[in-house]
Amino acid sequence: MENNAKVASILEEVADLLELKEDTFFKVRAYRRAAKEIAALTEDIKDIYIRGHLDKVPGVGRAIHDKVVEILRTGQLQYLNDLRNEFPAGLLQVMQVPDIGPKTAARLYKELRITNLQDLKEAAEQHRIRMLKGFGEKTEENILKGIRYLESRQGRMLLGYAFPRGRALEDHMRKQGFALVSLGGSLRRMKETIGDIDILVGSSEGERAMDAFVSHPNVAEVLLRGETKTSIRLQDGVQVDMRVVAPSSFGAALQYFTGSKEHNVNMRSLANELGLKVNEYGVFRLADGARVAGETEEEVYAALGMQWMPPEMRENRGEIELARKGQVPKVVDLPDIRGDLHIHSEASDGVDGVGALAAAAEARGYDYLAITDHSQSLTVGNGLSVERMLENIGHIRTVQEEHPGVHLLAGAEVEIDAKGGLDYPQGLLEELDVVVAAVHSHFKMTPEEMTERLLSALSNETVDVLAHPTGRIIGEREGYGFDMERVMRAAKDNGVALEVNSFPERLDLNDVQCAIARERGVTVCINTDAHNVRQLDNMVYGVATARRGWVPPGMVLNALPWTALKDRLDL
Ligand code: DGT
Ligand code: CA
Ligand code: CA
Repeated sequence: MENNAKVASILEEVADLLELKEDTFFKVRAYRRAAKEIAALTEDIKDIYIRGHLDKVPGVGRAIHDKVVEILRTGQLQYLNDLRNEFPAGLLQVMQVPDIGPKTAARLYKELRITNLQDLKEAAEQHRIRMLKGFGEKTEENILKGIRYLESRQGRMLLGYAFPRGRALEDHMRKQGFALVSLGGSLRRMKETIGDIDILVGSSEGERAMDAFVSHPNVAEVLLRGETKTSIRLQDGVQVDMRVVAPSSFGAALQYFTGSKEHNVNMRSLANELGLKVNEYGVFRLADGARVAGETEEEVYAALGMQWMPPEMRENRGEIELARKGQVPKVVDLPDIRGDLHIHSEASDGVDGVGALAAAAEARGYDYLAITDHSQSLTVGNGLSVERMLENIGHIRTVQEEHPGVHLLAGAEVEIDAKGGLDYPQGLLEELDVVVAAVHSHFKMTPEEMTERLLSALSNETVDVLAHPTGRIIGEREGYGFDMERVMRAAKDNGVALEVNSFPERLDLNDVQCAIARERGVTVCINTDAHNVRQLDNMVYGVATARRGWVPPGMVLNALPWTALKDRLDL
């Protein structure tokens, strides 16, 4: 659905710039609405256009219609280019800072002549921002925090963006007749953000492999072409490195180019102690240079007296020591997942109906699926009033009859209010099969207040899962601060699972927090929070995040078989 994302992001930027220009509210809103609707489409907008149904897409009026056509035909929008030219380029970056929307950016520009991130940083450091009407010390601190956050993310893309691209290139190489092909680097380790994509091929036909690689239709530019390594830039700017090694070295090269660098450094010093040398061609005896391993990764690790371990574990966080002792833990994997406990249907802000979601769950071989639409106070998410939620429960029970292949659970994603109360009467909460509690408002409180708020919500015995516990959005905002240790302890004591939200922008809990949860004995629940059928596929990212935290399947709520889950939820 690349076209949808692209069209939506262009329209979104148009809306930002119109707002910066102080254009009419209605115009700005029209662009935002169209962007949102297009991003949520389950069908490729280009196919819709080709069928001649573009005008049936909600939010696409006549003016926007022509712009969408232009984007689909030419890959860009002249109107956006013109708008961009009205502003200093740096101002667009200023708007990337969390908490700085077009209105704030416009004021910073007019009143302080801030035109780029550097200006903004200086102004905040020199306390010139707090002098503006309506801005305070706190705003200034938040801006500095936001800038640091942006700087730390510079030039990296989300795992969810890189993964499909990497997989497509891998498939492309397989179709060209190469059998030994793998992702490498941070993408194989499934880090939450990726610098560049690495691909490895084992083949004696190096030239043919390089030709096949650069012939992929999405390649925009060949940056470097050598005998063993070729680097390209895809049309969307993503850089990909491909390396080709002899089949007999494939395992050693895969181990080497998977990294992480820290893992490899530790491996090499261990090898040295054993009188061995490891590089991308194999494992060699220092004494006589004889090669003792290299064809497979298992063999490379075994030559060092180690067990093989999943790539997600290779961050030098103690895995090498475990592998030497033969104690690599079994970590959760995609086939262990029996269902998804956080899904939105068209009843709130999702796109698909319960029937379509149930069918998709059946197709994935899931045992169960919880429909968890938003609760009443989340008006931006079209939250359900008590009456509508009751109706929805009935609706889910009816749809269940048509889908005997999967157990449907009637749940809700219930708002946690500022004081830690829940957004439905206790009677309704008890009626629900699954309660996923979530914070979507009042982010700005002290860590002490936020901790109390979460503890209060966790103490409600109807709560089963705490959704996206930290609230962070990668590249946009840090999570709200709270005492993670206390919240984990309360989750454990109250039998509440902490969510690992699989949305590429969230991955919340993150990998390190998953590891802490595992050490503390806290159950996690890996959910997609899908708003349409397609997003059920995001499960792979949440599972990878849990694997990076070495979470075993036994600590994952939705790895339980149906009968055990039923007991656990008191159904
Ligand atoms: P990224 O691309 O920034 O998300 O991170 P990686 O881990 O993919 O790093 P990248 O693309 O620079 O290199 C791919 C792998 O190659 C890396 O994970 C480990 C290996 N590698 C690269 N440079 C070195 C190095 O200087 N020493 C060692 N031991 N390994 C390296
Ligand atoms: Ca890389
Ligand atoms: Ca690379």
